[in-house]
Amino acid sequence: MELLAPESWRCVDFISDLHLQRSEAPTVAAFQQYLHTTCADAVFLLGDIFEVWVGDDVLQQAHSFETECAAALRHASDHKALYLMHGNRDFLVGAGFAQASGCTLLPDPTVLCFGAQRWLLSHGDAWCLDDTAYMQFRAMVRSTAWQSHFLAQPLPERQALARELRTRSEAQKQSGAAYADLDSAACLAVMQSLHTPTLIHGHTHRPAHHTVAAGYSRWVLSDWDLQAQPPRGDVLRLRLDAATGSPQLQRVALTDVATP
Ligand SMILES: [Mn+2]
Repeated sequence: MELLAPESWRCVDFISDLHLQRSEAPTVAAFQQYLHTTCADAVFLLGDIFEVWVGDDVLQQAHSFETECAAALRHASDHKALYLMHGNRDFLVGAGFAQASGCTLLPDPTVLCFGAQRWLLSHGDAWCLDDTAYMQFRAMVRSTAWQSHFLAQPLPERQALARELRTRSEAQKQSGAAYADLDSAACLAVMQSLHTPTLIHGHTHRPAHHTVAAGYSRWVLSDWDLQAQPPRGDVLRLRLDAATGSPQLQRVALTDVATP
């Protein structure tokens, strides 16, 4: 999938791994504030925006948390373009949410053409090849058969299953199991075949700028947790330099997102 940025765009934001849930009020508030204040022409939400998503029918529940989030996005979509990619937590976000939120769903990966350059966008989990157990789980839950079966369950049962999966993943985290990183060779192969020297992704919660090979690099997005000490959350911003017109990437603190 290739997305050609309109000529009018000057500034594009990338965020991921907000893991929004009602119990994390400071992070939810920071997200709403961010949508309200960012000067970006477009915002790319690169996965795991929600801690969990068990089906778009949660939007039919009155006063649901998900409905509030969709409304905040819908409001922002009046002024800027919003794009959403699935993460490993919210891969069941569907056309219903896209419509309610004013977001355009993007396949993973997507090539963004902006500022006369090509940028590869991904959540990142599909390249964590060392985590073979996760890769097997991913292949299962991304299959049409598994998804139709899961979505056919009553909502409370889906929510219970999601809680169980989450408890298991927390237990794994507590046990100190090492988290896989993206496989460099696999990233490089895709970057070369798509002619994209820069990969932007989330998922690992380890913000950095890595050289993959000569002329190829990847930027890793930060997760958001406004209750952590120190609080985490920033934006990776791609903007056209006012003087040269060339695109530049930089991390921007949430307090500075209103400044172009
Ligand atoms: Mn993830």
